[in-house]
Amino acid sequence: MAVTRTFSIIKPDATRRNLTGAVTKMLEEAGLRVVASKRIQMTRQQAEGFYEVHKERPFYGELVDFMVSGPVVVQVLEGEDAVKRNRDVMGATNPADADEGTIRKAYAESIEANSVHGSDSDENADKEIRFFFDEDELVG
Ligand code: IDP
Ligand code: MG
Repeated sequence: MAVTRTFSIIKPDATRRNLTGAVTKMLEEAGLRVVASKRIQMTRQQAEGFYEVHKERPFYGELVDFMVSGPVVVQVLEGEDAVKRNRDVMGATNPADADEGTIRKAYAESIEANSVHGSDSDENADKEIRFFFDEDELVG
């Protein structure tokens, strides 16, 4: 299987509870390597742009408010079949539906404050990585 990259965000509910390390540990134990990482305060403009695909969904406004409510950690993860590997360890969007052993089962507070973002395709991973990182920030 090919080594690929995906994009991850440790969301404000997790950084607020000092879970940056705990979440990263689960990603690493799932076979993903953090090849780029930075803690940022997202601007409203960034959050709106990043979640543009969800603009028509009823929770869009609240989601943007949540994503700017505190710092986040944006990361590029590398591993075999990275997009799927990350989605598997993240668990279902709603923590009530998430499997044991997943990040959202362990840490998510609600369907909105669900601790992590992960790209859903190689194409979106590429777009999302470029949204937050310059090529020279992907240090391996
Ligand atoms: P995903 O993060 O599992 O890929 P998406 O459907 O892409 O889920 O939704 C993006 C984000 O929007 C979710 O991670 C969550 O933070 C938020 N969200 C999704 N569905 C709801 C909802 O029904 N109410 C509130 N927030 C939601
Ligand atoms: Mg999604």
